[in-house]
Amino acid sequence: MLSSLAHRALERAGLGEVRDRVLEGKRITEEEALRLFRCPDLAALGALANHVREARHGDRTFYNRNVHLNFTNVCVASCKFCSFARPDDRQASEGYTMPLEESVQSVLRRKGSGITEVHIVNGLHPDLPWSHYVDVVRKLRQGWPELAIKAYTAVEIHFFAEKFGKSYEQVLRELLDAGLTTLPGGGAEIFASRVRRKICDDKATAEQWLEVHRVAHRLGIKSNTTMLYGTIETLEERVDHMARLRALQDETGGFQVFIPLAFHPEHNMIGKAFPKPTGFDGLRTYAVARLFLDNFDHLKAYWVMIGERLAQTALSFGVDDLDGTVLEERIYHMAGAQTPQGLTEAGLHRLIRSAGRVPVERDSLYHVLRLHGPEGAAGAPRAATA
Ligand code: V47
Repeated sequence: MLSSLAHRALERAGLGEVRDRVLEGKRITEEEALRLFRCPDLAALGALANHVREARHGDRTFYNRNVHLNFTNVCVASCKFCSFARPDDRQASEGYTMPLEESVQSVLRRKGSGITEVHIVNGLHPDLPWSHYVDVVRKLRQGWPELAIKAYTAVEIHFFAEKFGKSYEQVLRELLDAGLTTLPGGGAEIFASRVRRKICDDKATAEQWLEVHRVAHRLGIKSNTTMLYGTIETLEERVDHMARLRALQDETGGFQVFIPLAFHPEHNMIGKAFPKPTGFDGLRTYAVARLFLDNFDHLKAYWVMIGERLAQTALSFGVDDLDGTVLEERIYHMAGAQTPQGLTEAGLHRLIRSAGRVPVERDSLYHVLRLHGPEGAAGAPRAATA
């Protein structure tokens, strides 16, 4: 229920009509999303987003137990915001490429730990053969049949298609045959060509990124989406980004979750020009996303990037998912993230419960694995529900 106070605050902010459309379950326009972005009353905006979040998920807050694998940071692209990529494998430049067996074993050694997903993202390596990418997936699938493999961003899939002379469909089918489960949402950045030209002009275009996901959905592969905010983009360009995702979701229904990613300024080419986005900006971005993306089930706050405290607060601004335990993450830690390397499940539960929510362990496809009751309630998780 939206409180009468929030009702009035939205009216005062000139958002009475938008409020009513949201409460009637109707879709808001791009122009209205922009007005929401500009609403100075963050609490009122958050209350509206929270209303939508609770109507969908109640107090449930999803997380999973996952590990990251970034087996090379060598990359031929030169994204200005990236702190992870290196031009070559030389130690002096901190470039690395893990041998195939080492990559696979770094994940397989975690068998029995309760992890249900590996998230694989890499640089665009100039020399690794196609078999390497397929074999990583195949060996993980053979060594750990139940593990969900969320692998290779649309930017990587596009790179493989160009480099190895295959169509997106061929690349995806071969990965699927090897054992792929879903695609991660990375590489979307901001779709507007003005922004892409300036911050990431030598990798997949917006249209190519969207086409990879379109083909994946056609093949039955679910995928995630992201938006990198806090560099040179305008609010109009953020809304345009979300509008393109909403349109593709109308077409395919294959996206699972939207994940805004706050720019991290350390150790990259543009960090000096753009400080870290503020907490206010982060929270309003979650809230607008929850209200605008009416055809997305889930909205994720990636705690690794924005910190546990803001991620926890975001649970009242539309967010229903905190990603996971995230062991061995490199991309954000190389960009200056101060968050720990991995959270325990108990740590995630504490964050969720102390925000008045109920922790729900999910798998990669958002099936409920365990619904955890209130703290101290019998210790054992309640039976899972769909
Ligand atoms: O594509 C890179 C972004 C992405 C920086 O699918 C940066 O569940 C901010 O996509 N500051 C990779 N952002 C991470 C990613 C992701 C994360 C969590 C969950 C999922 C999912 C996907 O990180 C890149 C780029 O957009 N990025 N460098 C930086 N300095």
